[in-house]
Amino acid sequence: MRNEEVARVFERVADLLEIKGESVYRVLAYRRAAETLRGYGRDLEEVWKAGALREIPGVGEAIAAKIDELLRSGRLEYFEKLKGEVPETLSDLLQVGDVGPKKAARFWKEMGITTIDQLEEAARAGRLRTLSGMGERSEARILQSLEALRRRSSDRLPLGRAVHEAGRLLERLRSVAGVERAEAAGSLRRQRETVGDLDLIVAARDRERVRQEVAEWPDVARVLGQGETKTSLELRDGLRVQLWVHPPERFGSAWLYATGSKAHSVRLREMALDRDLSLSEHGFKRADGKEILCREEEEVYRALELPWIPPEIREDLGEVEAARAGRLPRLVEEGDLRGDLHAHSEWSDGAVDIRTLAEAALDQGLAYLAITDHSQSLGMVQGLTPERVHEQRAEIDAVQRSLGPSLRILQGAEVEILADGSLDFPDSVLTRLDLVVASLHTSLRQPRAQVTERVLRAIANPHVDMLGHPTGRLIGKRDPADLDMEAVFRSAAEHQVVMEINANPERLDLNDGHARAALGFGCLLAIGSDAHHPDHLAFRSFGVGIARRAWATRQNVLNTWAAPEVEAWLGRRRRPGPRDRG
Ligand code: DGT
Ligand code: CA
Ligand code: ZN
Repeated sequence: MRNEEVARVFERVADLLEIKGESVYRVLAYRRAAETLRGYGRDLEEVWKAGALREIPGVGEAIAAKIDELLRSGRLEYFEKLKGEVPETLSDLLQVGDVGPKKAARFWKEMGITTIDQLEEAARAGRLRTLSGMGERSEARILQSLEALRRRSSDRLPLGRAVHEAGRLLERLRSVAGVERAEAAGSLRRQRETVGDLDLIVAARDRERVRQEVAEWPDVARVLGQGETKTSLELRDGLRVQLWVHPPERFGSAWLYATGSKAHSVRLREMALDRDLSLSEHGFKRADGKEILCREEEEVYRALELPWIPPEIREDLGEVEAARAGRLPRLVEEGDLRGDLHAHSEWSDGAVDIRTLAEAALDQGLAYLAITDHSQSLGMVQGLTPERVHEQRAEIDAVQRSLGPSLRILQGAEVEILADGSLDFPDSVLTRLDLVVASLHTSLRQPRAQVTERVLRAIANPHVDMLGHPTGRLIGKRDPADLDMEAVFRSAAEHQVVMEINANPERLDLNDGHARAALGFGCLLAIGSDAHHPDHLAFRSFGVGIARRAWATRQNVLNTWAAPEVEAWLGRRRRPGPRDRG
């Protein structure tokens, strides 16, 4: 059993407990465990074998015992018992926006509804509105949410999970006899926010031998298809993998082909034809039939008189033209990031204290970290009152003193943009913060004009430095707010408010297209991990992927700057007196 499978069991347990009406603390313990396992970088089975489950941050005795039972026996007695009390399929109902645990319980107990299909049928028949407290409007909202759910569940895998799974598989492929090289390709390598299937490519002389060995891996459920160079596999957890195998001397052209995008490859093939060459995954072929083999991608591009183009921008969105003209940007890299401007401590809904988070940031080589806990109106995540903000400053100062100058700790806050566009803290609190991140978490479904106006008002607030996860979407779970993004970017550029690329793989917000548009309007970006746990600081790599897809350079991203520059930039905005932001 792997991290994801165990996480799923815990998530289901949490759902069923919640529907049953158990205490929130219990529910949260399972939810947090699921989240921890998903974000945890190491293989659970290995940690288990080493007897080190308790060393996983956030895993206490009770959860450790349940992980142990699951890994030992493949089942969890507690879960089995729970399923006897609450139908398991009710947990699917919670995927429908507008259906929380209380409603799910009532649909079940009062109407006998236990599946999504039954819910839809009841809503369409106008029966939901007959429940006390429900009405035609709530019924219509549920129908809308059901439609959104169907649109979303096209089964694409979030990048975070894809990267994790691919990492595991590639490591194993590299240990297969005869494999000289194994790499990610496809949308995964291009860092798209979701991937349809995992494309993995291997350099090996004996194609059959690799195929046979992989087909026998215990987590391969079945071989779906076999082409000349490509094998399609389905793993036991439902994941689809395309495995490409090519001899090493053809690896360059093959990797380029398997990486795509299709549109990019088509452009390159056209350029090859202009030179009387035909380009395929096997290499170039000249008119006289002679082959030109490419071991590296650079050789393919060079033959077309192009520089190597980074995979993240291979979408035929101007990269071929830019490469031809020698105007490819030098895209921002993970190593360029020097700090993180979005992180939560246990002062609000983070898992650890400020010191632990700061030490983790230092460990990861960061030079600065902004603690941006939630503001007061977000009760469910223990948002801070002004008094608590004041107390937190003392703790930040103390941690700063004891850590010394190697890590600069800023006191920020993720301040709620209230339904009318005002901020959740008075000016007297905002002026004392080093960094104000304004975010939407509630009333995301306001009509376009209203929600846009609300965000524009926040951007125009002189205390706001950054807009956090601007659209509020959760990939596959919650649609973005219906914002006029052009208006938002125009205003953000004018008021010099930074647009965040929230790097949490569930958010990736701004997305690639938005981030590129924002740059077009002259906005500055920042890549924030939105860490709620030290392990989440590593999320920034996903944000870098999005920034690269948006053609962002180092200079475009605030947190590639050195700490004094960032502080100077933020400080300038804190200056009292007439607003001066030019
Ligand atoms: P996905 O899996 O939907 O997230 O998207 P991709 O980009 O990974 O596409 P996929 O998995 O269908 O194919 C993997 C790569 O294989 C794709 O990026 C380019 C290459 N490829 C697939 N079909 C064709 C094709 O008909 N022509 C060309 N030139 N390349 C193809
Ligand atoms: Ca793919
Ligand atoms: Zn947030």
